[in-house]
Amino acid sequence: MRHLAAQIQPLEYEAQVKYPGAPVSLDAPGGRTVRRLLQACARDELYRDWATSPELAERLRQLLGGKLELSQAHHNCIMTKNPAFSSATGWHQDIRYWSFQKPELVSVWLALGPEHEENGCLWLVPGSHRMEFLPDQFDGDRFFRTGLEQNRLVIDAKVAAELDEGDVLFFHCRLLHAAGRNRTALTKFAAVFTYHCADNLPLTGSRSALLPDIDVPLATRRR
Ligand SMILES: O=C(O)CCC(=O)C(=O)O
Repeated sequence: MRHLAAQIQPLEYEAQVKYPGAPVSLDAPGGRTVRRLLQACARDELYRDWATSPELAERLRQLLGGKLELSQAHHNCIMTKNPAFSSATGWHQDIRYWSFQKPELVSVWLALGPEHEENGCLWLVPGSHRMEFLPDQFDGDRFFRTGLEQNRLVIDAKVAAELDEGDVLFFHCRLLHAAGRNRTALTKFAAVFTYHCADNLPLTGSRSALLPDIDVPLATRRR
């Protein structure tokens, strides 16, 4: 909240993502509404410690296996959803903007307060990370096209990821998800981090390789 009030960079603004409902420019009313406080691990040890904690690492190991790395280039942020100027996020898979040897990454979403339909929680299509889609099921920005009948059938299986403060959601980078606007009076906050295995590297020269990964140690096993 302190970083948000002081607008401590690096930030991503609603006006920059240009999603439905976002202010039209940085100079428009609400133009400086923050969508993400970027580089969470560098903002405070609290975040880095949580994101690399043995409890989390053990659960990620069950999902990904192997030696774990936290990507500083993707997510690694505090998502903020401001009531007055928040935008809606269309159906997408997070892998759309990431470049790795394999589409095998898991994101961890920590609710810092309650998340429900009214304040713009995530919506998910369970199991969609295992489905195969054709390129033309997505638009030019790689959002899942909601006007297509075949896509509607997939989206009809959506569930709201309603969370209480402290709940953690783990989701695959191919999972279809979306989110609504915040229609309450309070800003919603969530910390989000993305992980991959050390044998699944970001492609050289891509945005995914811009920042060094952070090693996530596994807990020492007791005999
Ligand atoms: O909270 C939201 O609006 C959705 C965020 C999201 O889907 C993402 O960052 O990939």
